[in-house]
Amino acid sequence: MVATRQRPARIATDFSAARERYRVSVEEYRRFNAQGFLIVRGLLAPDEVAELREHGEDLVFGRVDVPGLEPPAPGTPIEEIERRYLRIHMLHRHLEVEERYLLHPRVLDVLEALIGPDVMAMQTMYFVKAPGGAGQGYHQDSYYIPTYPDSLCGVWLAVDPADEENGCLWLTPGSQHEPIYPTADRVGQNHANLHDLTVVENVSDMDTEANTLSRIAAAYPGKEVPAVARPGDAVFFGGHILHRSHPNRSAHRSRRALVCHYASARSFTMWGSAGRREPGNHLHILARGGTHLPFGRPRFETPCAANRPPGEEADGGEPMPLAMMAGGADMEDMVAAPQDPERNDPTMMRAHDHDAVHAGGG
Ligand SMILES: O=C(O)CCC(=O)C(=O)O
Repeated sequence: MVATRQRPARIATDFSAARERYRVSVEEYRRFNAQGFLIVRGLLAPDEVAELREHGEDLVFGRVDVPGLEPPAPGTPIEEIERRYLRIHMLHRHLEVEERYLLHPRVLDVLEALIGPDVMAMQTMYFVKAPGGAGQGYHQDSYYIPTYPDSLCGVWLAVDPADEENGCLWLTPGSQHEPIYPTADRVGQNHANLHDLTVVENVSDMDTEANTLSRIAAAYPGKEVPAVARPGDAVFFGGHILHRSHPNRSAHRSRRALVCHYASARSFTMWGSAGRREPGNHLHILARGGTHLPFGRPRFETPCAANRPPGEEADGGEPMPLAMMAGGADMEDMVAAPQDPERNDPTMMRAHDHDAVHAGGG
């Protein structure tokens, strides 16, 4: 089943070739590599933030038909409505508004400089995180989304002001140089050839005793920093950096954010193939540049490298589009995480997600 009712796209974003590009400075590039993350202030314009905020309200209040997201029962108190979901995954496959922000040209400008020139757009997660909403304990994103070579980069787009009280992101500079620590079931997933790699337990668990990645984090005393953000700010963070967030302890302030994940389009991935250990690049959108690997196209035709006219490929090669993103998908890949520390886990992609994407043709 496909989402049926969508707010008409309010194109606040300039996708034209004539737009002014965001140009990353050498200092920003250095900072990203030296500290493992980079905050770009005001990357999104105020009307874009307003559109994302309105989109969040549409989701929470059931104004958009998304199978799996139930509208609240009439008479449900607002506080209860806002607390039903912590975050919702992969809506870019079902709603144009999320596709447009996943492929936002200014976000891609920065990624092109940091991990490019070839960029693959892989994941969206819309965080609602209302007062009382859960945090997520120490983790490394490349543990959840492996790419070969590992080039993963997250982008955390602030919709509301985010600070220590309402559960902003916390990052540990220096830890971007750590390898990815496996749990017992994932030994060899990221590093098959580091003979003394510690095996960890309960990654993402808020309990620092249970989550043994906290012992790796303990090697960086006093280094962890809060990514305090204003609406429109973007936090770029690599796939190895240790990071976490705390619960939203504020009385009335939601901490909404759109979090997207990208990698080099020339990295191979099986992520998205529902744990079947099959190639998955065709499930993800070629956002910038070119690639020798298969790639997906955006379902709503948002301008990006995947739908450049033939002959304009950056690398001069022929594209190998194998899938239209989720055309006719049945929403099984879209997961609304309830208010507990559900993890950013590829196993949340359901078994027939892969088939659904293929069914879209292309
Ligand atoms: O925003 C949060 O609360 C956690 C986000 C996060 O850790 C991630 O996307 O990897």
